[in-house]
Amino acid sequence: MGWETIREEIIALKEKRNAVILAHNYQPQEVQEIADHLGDSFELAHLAASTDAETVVLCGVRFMAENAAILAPNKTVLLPEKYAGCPLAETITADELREKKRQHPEAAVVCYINTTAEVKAESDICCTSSNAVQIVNSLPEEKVIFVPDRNVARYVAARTDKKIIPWDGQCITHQRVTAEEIKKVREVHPDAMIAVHVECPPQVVEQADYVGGTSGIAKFARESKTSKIIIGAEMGLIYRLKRENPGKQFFLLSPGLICPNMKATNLEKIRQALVNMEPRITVPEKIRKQAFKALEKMLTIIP
Ligand code: CIZ
Repeated sequence: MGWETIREEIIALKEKRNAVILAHNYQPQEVQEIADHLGDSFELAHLAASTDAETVVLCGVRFMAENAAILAPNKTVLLPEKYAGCPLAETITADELREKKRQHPEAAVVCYINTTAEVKAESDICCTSSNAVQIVNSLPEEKVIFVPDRNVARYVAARTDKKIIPWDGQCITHQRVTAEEIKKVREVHPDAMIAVHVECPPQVVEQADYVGGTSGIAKFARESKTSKIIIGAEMGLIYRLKRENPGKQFFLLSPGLICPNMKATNLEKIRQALVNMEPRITVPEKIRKQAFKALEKMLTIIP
């Protein structure tokens, strides 16, 4: 089946299933183009909770579809590629978090959005790349267990008076960027600004002009007077940035910035998901209710 036919079928199926297609900023171009909305996990969670559509096609990785299922239990949530996982989310289990909580009973638990529903259910509040510092600073506790990304934990620790107890997880994609790469890029493009994801290693973050999540980077790109911006985040973001800023140039900081899980979704899988109404993501009700509290608290603090 040709691309155009697949696209037309998806549009017809969307109507038939009363579906909305939500795509993460890291998705491939063809997926971004067919999506009704693009965003980071925070924005996608908001959209899943507020849409009138009965079916949410979540083009991203499993924890993002779980977020939609947690926030919108009456909707059918489809993850077109059922094996699209997140290695960062998989660095911690609910049992491991329970053990950490036993070691630090006085600490609040903040989980980064890249976590399983089970880990969210064990957490007091969730945060994303766009609001981690604000969320931590909003808590009354002086100690905070921050899971699972150690680089985000370190970034937050430098911007709060609270004691941060990190977990040793990392995003294998953003962890690949090196201090040498950013140094070299500065030499070759002295006129460019460098914007990097907060999950990058500290030696990279320290040398960047802007540090944030994908939506923050998109805002920075829109508002920056500079016409050349080097991006230290998963390569899918570049497509959105180029589309939104036709007069500016964007380059990828490192060739390693590609997440295979984010690239596992394509148009044909979206079509099949809407035909079969599978793979469907659900979360057991007991876990869903607990995880809902952590997500809802974040959405209440940062509406
Ligand atoms: O918050 C998200 O969606 C993640 C995991 C990355 C980003 O900055 O968009």
